Formats: sequence, structure tokens, C-alpha cells
Amino acid sequence: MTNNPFPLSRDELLTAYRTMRTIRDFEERLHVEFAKGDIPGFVHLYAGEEACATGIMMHLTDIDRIASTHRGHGHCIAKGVDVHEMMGEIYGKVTGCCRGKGGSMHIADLSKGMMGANGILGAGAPLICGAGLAAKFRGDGGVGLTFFGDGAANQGTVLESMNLAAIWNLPVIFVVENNGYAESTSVEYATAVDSYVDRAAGFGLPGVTVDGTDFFAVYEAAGEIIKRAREGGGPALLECKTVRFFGHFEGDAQTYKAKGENDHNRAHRDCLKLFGARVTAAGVVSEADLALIDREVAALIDDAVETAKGAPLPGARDLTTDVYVAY
Ligand SMILES: Cc1ncc(C[n+]2csc(CCOP(=O)(O)OP(=O)(O)O)c2C)c(N)n1
Ligand SMILES: [Mg+2]
Repeated sequence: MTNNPFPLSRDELLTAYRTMRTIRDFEERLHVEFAKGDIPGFVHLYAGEEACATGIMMHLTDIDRIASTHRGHGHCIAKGVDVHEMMGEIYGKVTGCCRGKGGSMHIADLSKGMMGANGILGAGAPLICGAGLAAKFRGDGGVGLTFFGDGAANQGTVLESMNLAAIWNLPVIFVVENNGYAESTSVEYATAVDSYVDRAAGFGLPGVTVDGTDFFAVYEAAGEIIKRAREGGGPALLECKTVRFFGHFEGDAQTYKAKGENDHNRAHRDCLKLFGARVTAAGVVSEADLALIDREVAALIDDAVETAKGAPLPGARDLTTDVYVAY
């Protein structure tokens, strides 16, 4: 029996790989399908950033809540939202998790603790303070995580929320997914500090920066921060330095990137390749194990796309349902 040097069992390693592969295939397929013109609205792809969502979400259960971003597909999949319902939602079909009325930037599934993708930058931070406050009052050990990019990190809502979480000692974690760009603006241009951890320190929050393309680095750092928050230790910040393989949105010509940048990232900073190399070199997982998952995920995504395409659109009557809630 091979000695397992990782902090996860063989089954957990396979689960991590399956999650990252599902996100990657979901996004690569959307890249192709979006170009055909069948998908309404905007789509922002998460490919390249899979290790961030996966390494973090493996520490969470359905009682834990997350608030996502405009680039939210990876967060949803890693939090356990059904891939068929997500695809239906992105195609605007009644089979979607929000009955086709939200689309890519409004996917939500409260049963999974997924409070919603969000088209408004920095909007998840105050939401998650509410979720954290509720968890604290319930005393159920639940935690809340809000994701935001290097650009959204400069929103006042994020900074105000860090202060609020600190003074109320909320079980809330601020996750900066620093992919180097906010649309076409580089992080060096737009952010005055070298690390978002320095900024968190201004609110009395501990923080850590990790290589977001290294699943194990994310997993270990997130594990410590989440455990601390669960046990009443309060909020913290996690910065994951990562890469996005595609443009800001589908259709972006990416003229602001260096020549060959995407190819370089796909060759040297692909979290799936890095993960696969580590676990197979250690002999805990074989190439065949990974190839089997690849085939199963490919079939899942094929089926999700075909099912979504074949599903009906919402009818005129659906226009007035789920819109207002009478309290
Ligand atoms: C409050 C607000 N301002 C501006 C925008 C327009 N906008 C959408 S995404 C984006 C850039 C976000 O960059 P970042 O936070 O780094 O996330 P990334 O897209 O890199 O994941 C901007 C400016 C918005 N959606 N909301
Ligand atoms: Mg960014």
C-alpha cells in the first residue's frame, strides 16, 4: 500500500480532482457554446482558478454559506450546486436553479448554502456579514465566505464589511481571488498595496496569501482559517494569487495581456495539471484513475448541455412569479 503524503485521503483527492475537472470542462464547453449565440447575457469564465474554489469548499458543508461574484460558476460547482440546473439557468430555461430568470450572474441555491453569484462588485461582502451574524446567533458552527476579485477588493462595501466583521467577531472569511486583472486593468495599476493581507491588517484581520494554482496550498491555508472562524476565532482574509485562462467576458479580445500569457499560464500554471502531477508522482492516484474521471465528467457536461438546450423557456406567466416577496 502506497504511503499517502497528502492531508487528504485517496477518495478525497479524487473528489478534489473531479470538482476541478467539472469546473474546467463546464467553462471550456461554455466558451464554445457561447460563441454559437444560444446563451443569453454575459458569461465570465472561471477556468484557471479551479483550485481556489475547490481547495476552500472542501472544508465546507451545506450549513456554511458563500456569496459569490460575476465569475461564479466555479464557486457554485464546488459548493455542490447541481450542474444540470446551473446549465439550465445559464441557457435561461425553466429547468434552471432560478427557473431561468437569473442567468450566469445570478445562480443561487440556498439549499446548498450558495447565496448567489452577483453582478455587483463587492456586494457579497455585506451579505456574508449577515450570514455570519445569523450563524453566530444560531451557534451552529457555520461559517460564511465571500469571494471577490482584485478589482472588487477596492470597493467600499468590502472594506466596510471587513471592519464590521472584525468589530462583531463574525465567522466570516474574505477570499480575494487575485487573477491580476479587473477587466483590462492590472492589479499593479489599481491597488496601492503589494498584498491584500496588508490591507486586512488595517482592520485587525489576520490574513494569508497563497499560490491559488496550488490546490494543496489553498486547501491547507483555508483549512486553518475556516477552523479558527468555526471555533469563534473571528474573521480573516485569504488571498489566492491565480490566473484566468479566458478573457474578462466571452468576446474579450484580451489585448491588455502580454503576448503568449495565456499559453504560458496553461503550460505552467494549470492547477489541474499541477495537481495531477503531484498525486500521480506520489503513487496515490494513477493516470487511469484521472482518465476515468475525465471521461465521466465529459459525459456529464455533454448531457447537461443537451438537456439545457432541449428544455423549455419560461412562459409569459412566469414573468410575475418569484419577483416580489410579501413579508
Ligand atoms: C459596483 C460595480 N462596478 C463596476 C462593475 C463592472 N465590472 C464588472 S466585472 C469588473 C472587474 C472585476 O474585476 P475583479 O474584481 O478583479 O474580478 P475578476 O473579473 O478578475 O474575477 C467590473 C469593473 C460592476 N459589475 N459593479
Ligand atoms: Mg481580477
